[in-house]
Amino acid sequence: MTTTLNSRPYAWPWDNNLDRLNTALVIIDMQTDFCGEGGYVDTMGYDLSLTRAPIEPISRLLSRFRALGMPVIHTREGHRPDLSDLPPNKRWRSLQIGAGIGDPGPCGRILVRGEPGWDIIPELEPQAGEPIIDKPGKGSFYATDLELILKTRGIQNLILTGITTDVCVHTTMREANDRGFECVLVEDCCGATDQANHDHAVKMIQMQGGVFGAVTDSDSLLKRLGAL
Ligand code: C5J
Repeated sequence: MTTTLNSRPYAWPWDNNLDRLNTALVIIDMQTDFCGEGGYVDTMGYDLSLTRAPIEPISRLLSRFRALGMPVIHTREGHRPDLSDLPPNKRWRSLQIGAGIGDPGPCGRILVRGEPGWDIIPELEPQAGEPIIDKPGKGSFYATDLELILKTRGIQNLILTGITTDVCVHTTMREANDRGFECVLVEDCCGATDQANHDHAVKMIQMQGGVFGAVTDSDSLLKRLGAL
């Protein structure tokens, strides 16, 4: 029986080995700072409708994963309150665009752990038993225990969702791909601060026969999860 998905440029996953326990839904950085009023992305002046667009489709996927008892992993980008894990050049660049990481804002200190803006939005609040990966960088593997958690649980396939498509989602997909994890990005469950960047990030994945993995959409995935 085939368990692959309707995806591009190949039917995912590569080895037809898709089951409930070896496949995790990864929800990247669905934090107020990236999609809420007064957060980091809003302070930079970007269009919040783009980073809010994936909330509803992710929520549908999340419900299905939970109903099936499939693994769900959340991530949060943020820094220690003393900013000891914030590279000075990252802070400097954020200051140039008027949204200094670590500075006070309407949602508390920008991208600082424990502040209201750093929280995952209520619509996608993690449940007990769903690991939350706190990361200081864009990639979810750098300076975190994500790889250890995936290996310990026997997870080989990653379904990537969240924001932003071209930054933290793409960086995570690249890191995962280099480590041998098989990835699919769910197009309508991701969003960027610029629509063209989202579209190009989705296109890039599909080059070279799926250079970092494959791309699907939430309807295709829900259909497949109904049959799992
Ligand atoms: C950014 C992210 N864009 N979560 N972070 O700084 O994509």
